[in-house]
Formats: sequence, structure tokens, C-alpha cells
Amino acid sequence: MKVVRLAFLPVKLILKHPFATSHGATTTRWVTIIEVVDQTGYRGYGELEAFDEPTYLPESQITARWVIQSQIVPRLQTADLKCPQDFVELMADLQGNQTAKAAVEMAIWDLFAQHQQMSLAQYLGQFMSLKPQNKIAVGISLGAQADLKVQQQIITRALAKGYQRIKLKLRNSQELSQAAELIRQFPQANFMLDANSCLSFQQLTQLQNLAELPNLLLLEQPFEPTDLVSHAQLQQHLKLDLCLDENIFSLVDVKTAVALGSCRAINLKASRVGGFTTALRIVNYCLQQQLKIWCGGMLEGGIGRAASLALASLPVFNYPSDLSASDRYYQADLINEDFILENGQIKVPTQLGLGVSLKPIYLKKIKQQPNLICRNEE
Ligand code: OSB
Ligand code: MG
Repeated sequence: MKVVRLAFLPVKLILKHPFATSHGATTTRWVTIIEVVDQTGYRGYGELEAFDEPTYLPESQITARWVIQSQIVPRLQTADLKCPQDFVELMADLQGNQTAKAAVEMAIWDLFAQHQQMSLAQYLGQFMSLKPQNKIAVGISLGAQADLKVQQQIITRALAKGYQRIKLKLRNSQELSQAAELIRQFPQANFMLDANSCLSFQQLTQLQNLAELPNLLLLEQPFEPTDLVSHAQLQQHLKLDLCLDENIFSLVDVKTAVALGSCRAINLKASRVGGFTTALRIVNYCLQQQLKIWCGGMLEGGIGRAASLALASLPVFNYPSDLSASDRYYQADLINEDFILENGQIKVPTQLGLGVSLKPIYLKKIKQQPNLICRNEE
């Protein structure tokens, strides 16, 4: 497969409700849509998931677009890909910049799946010799709320809608006691706690107490990204499973975490690890090592959400995914389709490739964007 066109379109999405984490409150979410066209005229789409600011991830929308334009495009424009994994080989000398690679890789997987007359879920399943599920169990990740009563109501509503698991975000260590109270108030519900790096060893006793709550499944990313050693020291003193998110950018990172004993679970986001090829390798390794694994989210737009649903459809994950229904995210999304919660599950797209379609406005706009590929030989 030869890519003859690559274009991108930055789009600003507006969240229905602010999403508060230790990195501040998100109200708008820029993403960049990637369009690729191959020599046969097939079109594939990807979504760049870096955020505006390099706080949760080291990349930003601007740095990632620069990497796509100045690093990824030149490597791609002379290539003839036999399979999506060839893309990863082509990028092998390019350090980091995982969301930039993942955005283009997503569009290439979309193209290959279409050529195989398969949905992306079927195509990923074929590589893993697994039959994808047609719907997946989902939970919801709730932004932090100062008011305990407000958060109680939000949890009650999410459970009534059918979400199979609640993730509470912490902004700081003081919010630990409020989170513990909420988890106690809903003994019938399963919880996760995501600190996004805002904790320290000073909270050890509190965390050991939290570990006694039978309905708390895990604690995600208590400490700084990159600090695998402190996570290992904490995990040694904690019955509760630690789960790593922003520490993990590659299969080697997972292997290092396992060797050190830094966690017992991994939050997998294809975009954070450079795409599906690496994500599948991580899944295989976690299965071998009996490390728990589940699918996270990054407030994706519809293209990225469709891609994440395809990954989450593989019957290998230990917990409901952080991929909620479309109605909890954006005032207006990128795609025509809505992902709807039914009995705590979301249907995986079944049409070819990603199985979703861009809204006419974005289709028209991206077609007008300049082609960054220039194939000299043709
Ligand atoms: O830490 O898992 C995280 C959203 C953006 C960036 C990081 C995280 C999150 C979430 C929300 O927790 C998951 C989602 O609903 O997309
Ligand atoms: Mg997280």
C-alpha cells in the first residue's frame, strides 16, 4: 500500500461538562483528524489524541502535528506497506512522540481493514487469533467535584444509566478522604481511583486503609510519570492493585514495570503507546505475565473512540473500559454515529474499517486541506 495523500484538520470539541483532574479542568478538547488516501483511492481516518498542553502527556497538539509533518510524512511517502506493522518498522528510529505515530497508524489500520473487507475489530481480532466481542462492558471516569453531595448525585445517575464501574479522579491528596467516603456509600458499585500523579508516600496509611474497601478495584497512577521505582516501593506495601497509565509508552516500559514490581495492572490506550501494533504486543505480554489489563480513554472524539472500541472488543480485558457513551462527552462530536449505553455496554462498530463516518462539515474541510505527501517517483 502506498499512501498518496495525508492531510490533517485540527478541530475544537467542547465538553458538555468540565472534566477536572490534578492537571486542571478541561472544558475544550482540540483533536486533529488525519486523512490518508492510498493508491487505490481508499480513504482512512485517524485522530491525534495529544492534548493542548503537555501536562498529562509530554506531547501537545502542536508538537505532534509538527512531528507528523516533518518526521512521519517524509518516512511514509517513499514506502510501500505490506501490513500495518510495516508502519511501526518505518518509524523505528523516531523516539517518543507516541500520539503522533498513533494518529497516522490508526488511519493506516483503517485502510488495511477496509482492504480486507473487515471491521477494525475483526481485523485486530485476526492478528490476535481471537474473536472480537460485538459489544463491550463500559465504566465512566468522573472528573473531580469539590462538593461531596454533587458527586454522590453524579455517581447515582451514572449507576442508574448502567455504567458498570465508576472511576473517581483525584486533584490532590486531600480528596482521598472524600473518595473513600463515596466508595463506602456505594458498596454495590465497583470503583477505581485515578490520582494522575498527585499522591506521595505521605498518604501510605490512608492508602492502606483504602485497600480494605472490597469494592475498590485499583489505584491508578499515584505517583509521577517515569517514577517506576516509587510505584514499586508502594506496591510492595499495598494489598490494593496499582495500575499504571502515564508511565507506560511502550512494551519495554511494561516489561520494566513488571521487572520492578511497579504495578499489577495496566491502563491500555493505543494512542499513548504509539498505536495498535504496540498495544497488541502489550496485550500479549500482559496475558503471558498474568498482569491485569483494561482499556482506558483520553476524552477521544468519535474517530478515536471508534478505534478504542475496536481494541476493547478483544476478549482479553479484565475490567470495563473507560469508553463512555457519546452523550457524556461533547456538545457536537466529529462523527455521524452515536455510541449509546445499553445495559452497561456499547456496541462495537461493524462496518468496514473504523466503521464510522465524519460529519459532512469535517469531510468537506479536510478534503480542502493541503496534501502533505509528495511522491517524487510518480
Ligand atoms: O488519566 O485516564 C486518564 C482523560 C484524559 C486523559 C487522561 C485520563 C482521562 C480519563 C477519562 O480518565 C477517560 C475517558 O472517558 O475518555
Ligand atoms: Mg489515568
